[in-house]
Amino acid sequence: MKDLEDRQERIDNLKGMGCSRKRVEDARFTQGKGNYVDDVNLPGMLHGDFVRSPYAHARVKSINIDAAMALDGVVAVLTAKDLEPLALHWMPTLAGDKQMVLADGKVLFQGQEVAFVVAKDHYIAADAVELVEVEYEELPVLVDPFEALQSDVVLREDIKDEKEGAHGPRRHHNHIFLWEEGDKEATEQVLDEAEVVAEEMVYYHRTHPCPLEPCGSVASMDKINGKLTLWGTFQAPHVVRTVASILSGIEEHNIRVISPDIGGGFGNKVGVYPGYVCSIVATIVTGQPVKWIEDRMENLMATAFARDYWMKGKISATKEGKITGLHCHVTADHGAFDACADPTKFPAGFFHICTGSYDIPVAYVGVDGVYTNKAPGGVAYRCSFRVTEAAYFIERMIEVLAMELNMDAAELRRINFIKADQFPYQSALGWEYDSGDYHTAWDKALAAVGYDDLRAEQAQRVEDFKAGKTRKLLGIGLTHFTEIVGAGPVKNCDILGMGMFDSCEIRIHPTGSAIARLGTISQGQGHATTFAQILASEIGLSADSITIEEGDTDTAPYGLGTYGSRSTPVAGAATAMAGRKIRAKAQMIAAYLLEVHDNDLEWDVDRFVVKGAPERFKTMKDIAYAAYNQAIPGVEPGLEAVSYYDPPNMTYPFGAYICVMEVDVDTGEHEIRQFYALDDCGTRINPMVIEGQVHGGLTEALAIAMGQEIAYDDMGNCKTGTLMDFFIPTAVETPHYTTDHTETPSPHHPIGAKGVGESPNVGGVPAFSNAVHDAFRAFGLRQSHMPHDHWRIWKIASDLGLHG
Ligand code: MCN
Ligand code: CUM
Repeated sequence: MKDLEDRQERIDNLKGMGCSRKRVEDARFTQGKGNYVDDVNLPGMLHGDFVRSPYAHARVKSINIDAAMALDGVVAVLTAKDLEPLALHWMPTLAGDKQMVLADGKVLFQGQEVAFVVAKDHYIAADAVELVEVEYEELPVLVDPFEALQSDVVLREDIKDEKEGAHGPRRHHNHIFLWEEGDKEATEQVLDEAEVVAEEMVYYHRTHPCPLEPCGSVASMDKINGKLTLWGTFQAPHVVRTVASILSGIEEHNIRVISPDIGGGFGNKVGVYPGYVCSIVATIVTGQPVKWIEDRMENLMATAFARDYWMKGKISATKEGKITGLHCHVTADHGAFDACADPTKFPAGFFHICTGSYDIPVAYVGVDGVYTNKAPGGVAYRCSFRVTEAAYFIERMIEVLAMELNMDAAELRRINFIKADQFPYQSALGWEYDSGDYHTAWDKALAAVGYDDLRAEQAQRVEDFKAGKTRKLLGIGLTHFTEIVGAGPVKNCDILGMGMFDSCEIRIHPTGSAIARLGTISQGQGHATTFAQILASEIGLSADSITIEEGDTDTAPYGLGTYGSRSTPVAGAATAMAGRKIRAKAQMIAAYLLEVHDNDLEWDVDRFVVKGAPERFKTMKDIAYAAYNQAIPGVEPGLEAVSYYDPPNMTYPFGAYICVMEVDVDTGEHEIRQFYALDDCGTRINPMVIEGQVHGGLTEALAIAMGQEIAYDDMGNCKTGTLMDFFIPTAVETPHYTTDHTETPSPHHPIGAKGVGESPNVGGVPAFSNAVHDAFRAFGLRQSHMPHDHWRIWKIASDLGLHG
């Protein structure tokens, strides 16, 4: 008994996997001791600021910088003309397109970068921005992607005549690509012959992740040593180093990229922005360090947006509700430049996960990418590469089909789920789902909310409404989503040609503590806490004795960064594998110390024990010390390991979410009575961190579904460039969430873990939106576009004739 207690104590001391260990990074975050890009201050540092276009589409006739240069404290004003000799007036995007760094002849969206002012302080730079005189000639504006595909107006004059784009043929001057997956003919045939077909246009509006900290960088060129150091808000610092080297011609070992603390990324900080390039050019030109930090309006107007997908769907089924086929055509508004951050092969990301959690025998998707006069960027906001769009699409189509069939939507889902024994499951659109158990999760969720009673209450509410006894309707928003995260196998996923593996390097110190460095970078996800837990369980040292370091390319092994919920599936796997290498070497050392054969030892929590002789053991601490102080025949001194992990497949987390919402027909206001979220992310490393990720992602989903939008008027003016107009939920709007889980480990991941960071956003948006739709289902509402703000909900009621 005593031994068992001892053993449990040793396990507890590790604070390893499964432990709700408190976040070690929060001590500095909650006490104002974080170190963000804007905290980097160097001697002689200059400050850059942009002149931006007030027009969405205009020719730049002239730029006069004389008055700005005359202002005391202004050091330089850069325009495209200055960057052209360096071939830096345009830059490649992550999607195979190119983008203007500074306006070259014309501007294509409101807020586009036109000139870069460099001054002694930020205030002088801002004043000088006002003094730069730019003469514009307005051009016709295209904000509607359908119109853009018909229009004679040429947006991208630089590629006007190019018939071939980065992703195949272009059929119009404003067309970027047509990307297709699945069997079109077979799908169309199934739809033609189907007993029941539901058809709908599902729009997922344009939004923006709006992290607390906007984007920024500090570039410092040391001309004597030829070294460039670049601090910045980078979700993928190594990729930035490689791109900076290719663009500038500076050898890669002479560039050091540092992502310090990041105040929220949410995808906003994956892309490469003109500000980064201009700060680099400016430090090279002036010989002084140069800082660029954007303000809130610039962040909302000019950096990565998300979604803007018009998804036309057709879904077919038998009369009994067995789905037979799915057809989807997307018109994707990419804005002025295709600057999506998706793997090269996938211009629409992983949108073809849009068959969702359902066993659909045949399917087809086609995505048309289109240029318009809006900000570029395209991938952001807990999206896992367009999976949010896919999940919203299929979860709306299921609801519409349920209406068409006059069937309960929970039951329709249940009869179409992929069954547990079908995994690994080959989807009609080409994915191999690694694992899942959807029925168990679904039943648990329905039971937890008392689904049948809710439906009865809802039916009664409709009766009461019709009898004039209430003006509030009840909506039950159902969602069962399947995520695809952990890009990805190097054979089919890359960013700008760099394969999407990830890495971990571990050094054990003589006294039995350690540092591990990873190729990923936390922006708030708590990596310093959770990756130490993986290692603690693997190598038997307490998580409290392990430092996790990320984000400095001079010290961290090459990795592809943090987005697409890939850190746990890829770098987490690398961490476990590197830990296992440490343990393998430790076993040899222990065998020598205990004078037994390697095979006579077994691992137990934090030590190697001689089989059959439990009193004879060496702890990992003993072994670490021996690695440095003893000559061990045939074994090199030291205890270090590195792993570069190329995952064999992606991981497929899933979840069942239910939102119960009251909707006021007269005011359009809503109240969320209950929100239940069951997530399955395989093996759980830190339940508390997972819960935090889910709460945050659900709140962002609430924002998107219920009010948040980047909206433009017909002239391409961004109508939501401030937080007065762009909805950010506070504690007041945020409901209580009930979280729950099932645990279906990934069969190919060394510790069975799947990602979770994006799940709540992927599943949350359709749950909120379905609740709104469901409230009006009895009155015939099929589809109403998000965001469901008060006015839009009021308008639904009005259009349905519910205002009497
Ligand atoms: N985790 C766990 N057990 C699992 C899976 C994950 O304990 N089975 C923990 C991880 O150890 C990690 C966290 O949950 O601490 C998130 O892990 P993961 O799902 O691998 O996602 P990433 O770390 O790759 O983070 C990216 C993801 C994305 S793409 C966006 S967008 C987003 C999100 O994370 N941005 C965030 N969550 C965010 N949270 C904060 N606070 N700030 C952001 O910018
Ligand atoms: Cu697409 S938002 Mo996250 O992948 O950084």
